[in-house]
Amino acid sequence: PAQAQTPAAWSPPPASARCPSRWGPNDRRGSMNLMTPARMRDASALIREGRKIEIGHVLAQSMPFFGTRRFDVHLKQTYMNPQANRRGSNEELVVGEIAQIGTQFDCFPHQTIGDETYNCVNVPSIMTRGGFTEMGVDTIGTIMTRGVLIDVAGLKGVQTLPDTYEITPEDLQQALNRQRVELREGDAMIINTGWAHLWGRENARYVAGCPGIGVAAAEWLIARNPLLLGADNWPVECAPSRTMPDASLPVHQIALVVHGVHLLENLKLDELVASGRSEFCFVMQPLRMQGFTGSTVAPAAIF
Ligand code: UVW
Repeated sequence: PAQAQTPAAWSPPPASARCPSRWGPNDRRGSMNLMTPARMRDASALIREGRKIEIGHVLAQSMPFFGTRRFDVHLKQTYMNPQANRRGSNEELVVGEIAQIGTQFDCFPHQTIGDETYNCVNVPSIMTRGGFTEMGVDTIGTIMTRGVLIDVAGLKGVQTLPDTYEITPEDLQQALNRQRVELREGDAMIINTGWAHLWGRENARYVAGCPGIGVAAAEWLIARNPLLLGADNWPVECAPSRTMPDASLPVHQIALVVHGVHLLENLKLDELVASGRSEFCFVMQPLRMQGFTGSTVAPAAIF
């Protein structure tokens, strides 16, 4: 599907329009406030067959990396203990941005508008050598909620949306209509662009740009109160933005900083798409790394 580019100036809303957030001036959890016991119980009711599909990629040195990110693995030498049972031992030493590689979950300190992140928290004031003192990924915990797949590539009848195709609110609504599923507050809202087809095959193209949601589609989804927004591309959003070419990753600012909605990137959705399931129990445990901006993760769809 061809798209006309309609350039528009965009700048993030001023602090007076962003803060306090809908959760109050002292809130640090944003969309994670929707992770309630009732929502977890309702999500468990979606498990009927007992089938589990991994929707994260394997963390591997062959995966694509955004910018200068890296993942170097050094196997630490096997040693043999001197005792009679001759126990050997192997492990790995890793050098890499473990918060921001592979299938990854973004927390609020990851992005800013100027010096501020979610709820106008001044980022330098929470930044220490030991990590961020507030809103780090260690504060997230296990996520279990209803997941909804929005298959835009399927709607368009393609394996992969064209490079830099910008998904509109109409695309999202049409995809949901086609799949006969609706969004509910607290859902993990997950978009299939098909871009993951390039993962490990065309890594340079994968990170050069990508199809994804535009600002209008992000605002449309956020108005439906997601627990998180996820996609099978590296930034969830279309990059570079087609309708707002003067802005760098505007959906990152809108979701994380303006509305306190977490992002989940680099999903692997081919098996879930093939299963025909649009609604499932979404489960994920971000690593509890103290004060980190995010975490590499291994989410699953269970139904
Ligand atoms: C950047 O931080 C630039 O991107 P992402 O959050 O998509 O990894």
